[in-house]
Amino acid sequence: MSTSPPLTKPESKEDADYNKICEEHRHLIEIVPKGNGWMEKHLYNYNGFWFHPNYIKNHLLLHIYFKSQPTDIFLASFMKTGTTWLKALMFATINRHRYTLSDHFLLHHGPQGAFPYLDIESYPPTDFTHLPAPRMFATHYPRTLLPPCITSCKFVYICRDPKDVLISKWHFMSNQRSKDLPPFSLDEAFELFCQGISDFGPFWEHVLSYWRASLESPDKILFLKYEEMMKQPEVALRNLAAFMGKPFTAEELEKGVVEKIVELCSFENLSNLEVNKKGVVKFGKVFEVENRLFFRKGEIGDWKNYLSVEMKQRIDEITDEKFKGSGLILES
Ligand code: PAP
Repeated sequence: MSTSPPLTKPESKEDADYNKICEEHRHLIEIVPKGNGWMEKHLYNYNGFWFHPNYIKNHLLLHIYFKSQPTDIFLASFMKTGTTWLKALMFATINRHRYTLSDHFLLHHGPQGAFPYLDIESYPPTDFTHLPAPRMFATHYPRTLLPPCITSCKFVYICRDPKDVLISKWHFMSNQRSKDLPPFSLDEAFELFCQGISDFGPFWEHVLSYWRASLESPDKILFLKYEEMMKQPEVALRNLAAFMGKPFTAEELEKGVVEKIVELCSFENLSNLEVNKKGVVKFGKVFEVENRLFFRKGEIGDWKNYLSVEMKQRIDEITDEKFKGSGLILES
């Protein structure tokens, strides 16, 4: 387990608080339930969800150091549900008067650099005050674990068929898996996923945490489905822009701005950019990921190439059971 150690000599109140968090984190890791990890040996169950230890520590840090602003917009998602795509769409929409489409920020830096991922352990805390409003942040934390100052802001949540999520996550995690561990079979990933044991899992509880909140506060949480967005991206983008407080004007609609942003952020376009073929993104001090790994197939239903009839049935049954009575229906 690689996580940053406490500071040896606390110099300020902040440092002393940080050392306290390191202590609390060390204690938590010793007492909470452990399960098999996908990337590293273990995941840890913290408040009902499974995490790599760094994310537990960051969660503690977030509660102390992150100060939201009322205009902040958060992109929340379970891993591998379309975060990268939505990030590009949100950024391009909010900043559509700032960049020309032919020399766009996304063409040079890719979606990963568009706005910060909140879940990365960072001490001293990163200063986000210089970011222009509305600031945007991405998070994989379930709704129930976010500090109240964050949950009072606007959220866009994206969810996806869990069968495709499983396959996407298995590919990604197999690639990122520690070389000290044996190869990660799909059977093992499937079993763990069904038990809810995967980073930020259980998938179903994660989705429900945002779904329920979106029913309570539809003006604060826009709940999107990857499959619906794939089928009608222009409709989704118009709703997204209106939700974020930047609806497209009649003139923009006339000029085809919506179609142009959809095209800019398409899988085809983004996955073929030099930055996404060769670049690397750093998540804090510990994780480094090649940008290309965020673009695999970008399709609906790739699970059909991997899961047996029994496996499909088992995931569908779990989904039906967990979502029963919630009003949430996922396309498969
Ligand atoms: P993350 O949780 O690590 O941020 P995330 O971006 O949520 O990953 O998911 C990656 C998935 O979105 C990949 O799915 P796949 O493995 O089934 O192919 C990736 O291909 C897909 N994806 C990335 N960009 C786009 C896009 N522009 N349009 C549609 N799908 C995309």
